[in-house]
Amino acid sequence: MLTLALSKGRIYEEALGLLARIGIAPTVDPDQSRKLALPTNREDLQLLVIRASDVPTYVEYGAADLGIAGKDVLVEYEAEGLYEPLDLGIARCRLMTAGKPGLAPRRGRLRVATKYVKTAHRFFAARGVQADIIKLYGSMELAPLVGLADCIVDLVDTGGTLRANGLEPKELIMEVSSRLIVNKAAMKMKHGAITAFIEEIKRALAKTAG
Ligand code: PRT
Ligand code: MG
Repeated sequence: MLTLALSKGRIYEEALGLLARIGIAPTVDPDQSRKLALPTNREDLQLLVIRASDVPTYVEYGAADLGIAGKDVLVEYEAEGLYEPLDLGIARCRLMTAGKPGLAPRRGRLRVATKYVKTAHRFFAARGVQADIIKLYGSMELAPLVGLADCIVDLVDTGGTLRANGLEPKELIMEVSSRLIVNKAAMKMKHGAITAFIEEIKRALAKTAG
């Protein structure tokens, strides 16, 4: 049995499209059911539908053999017990700094609101900017508007969310897409099944590219 962890939000639809192309489909619709472990039409594969930021944890501890997670989540999580064999090219976006338009005058340390605390810390430290990172769990766009922070570090896709809140994207931290991740022990114990799965996905991706 192989277990694949993925999140229900934006990754889910695109990941399902990819799985469909190799003939895999869940037999339960998570929107119609409260089930979090979904059987598929392949007897030897089940899906776990969990929070995006929990996917590396499930895979690192071997509760899932495989996972699909955004590069943003992987970089922030600093996973060590994981292989990352494939860039799936789905759920693309950019991790950016953003703030009010124009150059804000700065006195003292920069205050940055984000849920990507470690990544933000590394980014500003590398540029020699003294920054206080304020951890938020969501709605980062509000922070500069109400004076909680000078800027934010968040994912940007169309930029619509920033615009709607009177903010603009500033600096690119990294391009983000979702990756296939694999538990290291599972890669040894279930080598045949896992490499076969990876090869199938690779072939499906190559077809789209070509
Ligand atoms: O649920 P949980 O808090 O664990 O995480 P989540 O709500 O971020 O999960 P989910 O499922 O929504 O996102 C999972 C992954 O999708 C992220 O880790 C990224 O790798 C990827 N992804 C791709 C995005 C976006 N695009 C994206 N645009 N995740 C979030 N956004 C948000 C962004 O944070 C901002 O609020 O969309 C808004 C910006 O979109 P635009 O189009 O207005 O710029
Ligand atoms: Mg969510």
